[in-house]
Amino acid sequence: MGTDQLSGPARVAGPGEAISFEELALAARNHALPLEALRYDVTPVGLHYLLIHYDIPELDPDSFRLVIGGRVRQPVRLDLAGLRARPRVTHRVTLECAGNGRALLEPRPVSQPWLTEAVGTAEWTGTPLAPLLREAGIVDGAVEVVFTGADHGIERGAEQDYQRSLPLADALAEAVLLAYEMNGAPLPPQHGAPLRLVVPGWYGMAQVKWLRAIEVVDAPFQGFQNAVAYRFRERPEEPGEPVTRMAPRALVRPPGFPDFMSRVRSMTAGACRLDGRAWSGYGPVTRVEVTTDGGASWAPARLDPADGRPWAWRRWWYDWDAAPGRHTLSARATDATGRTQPLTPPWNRGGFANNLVQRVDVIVTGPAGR
Ligand SMILES: Nc1nc2c(c(=O)[nH]1)N[C@H]1C(S)=C(S)[C@@H](COP(=O)(O)O)O[C@H]1N2
Ligand SMILES: [Mo]
Repeated sequence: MGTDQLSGPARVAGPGEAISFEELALAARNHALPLEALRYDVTPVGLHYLLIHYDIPELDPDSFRLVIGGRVRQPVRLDLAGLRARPRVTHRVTLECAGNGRALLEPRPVSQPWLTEAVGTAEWTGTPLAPLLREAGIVDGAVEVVFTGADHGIERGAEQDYQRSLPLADALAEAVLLAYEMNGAPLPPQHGAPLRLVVPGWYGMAQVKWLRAIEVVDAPFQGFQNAVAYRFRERPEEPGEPVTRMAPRALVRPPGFPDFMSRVRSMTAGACRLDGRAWSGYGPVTRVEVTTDGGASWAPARLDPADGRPWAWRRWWYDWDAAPGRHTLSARATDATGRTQPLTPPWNRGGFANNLVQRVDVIVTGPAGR
């Protein structure tokens, strides 16, 4: 590792520079959703994507305490039994890493090299955060809430606990949860056991795992993950806008079967129901379009009903009459705010929110006699 990587701005790969051993090491620790798992409404725990900046901390659920303090009238200390005794709700929520799509950028920001599948949907069970904050009594002048994880490490020279803040209004949103269960079982170690924050609609970095402390503050938080890391910058010296909600994205569940190395799909000609999932952190997905000719033409897909689950992806499907030959499939989501997916990648130094449409290459072979 060059010393330039130990402090200062994140690095951008040189022209044609291959993925490094360090990026491989990150990718081996932090896996994506296998795309065939798009078949599940709720992602089985081991198939949900993972992103862990440092190490998974070792926490004893029996001695675990969450502290809520800072600009509140009555600081709170709660153990897991206390949290579980509070009102219990379950939300189905799609999480996506803000770096999803990073490795497809040119030049490539050097970090966890995600392609398109850093996503998953789980049933998160816990207690809503807002009533707890209100009971603690937020003092006038409070502007943000800082969430601290129990994990610790060094990032670009800065030693730190993993910490992220939310603006007060976002922290008080009704859907924000202190979650102690995932898909009906206690949180597994890799997803934040025993307690994590779930902020529906926001990219993954806001979903603080191994949550141990909540602090209400009266000035914008200047911690690394808010002020330095997760910002949209084209040049290192810009302050940049903060990364917040998930941009819309649709994924195609690849049809047929894959080639081991290239992942190019093979399938036989004829009727084929394509499907996949689509989501946005800004509002419900209202339209998905599909192309089977690499973007030359687009056709509307059908959407499953939203089912009163505003924070979960929606299934889409499209009936394709697959003719022999080589095809490139893509799907493009548009949400209720009119946001959609670009056909050229939106570049920034962190490689955040690259919701460029996915491309799935398929070789269709003709059945005998067709
Ligand atoms: N304490 C802590 N929380 C964290 C992280 C972390 O490294 N430490 N990673 C964040 C990032 S960048 C993402 S994308 C999500 C990933 O959540 P998952 O691993 O449960 O899918 O967790 C977030 N919460
Ligand atoms: Mo992330």
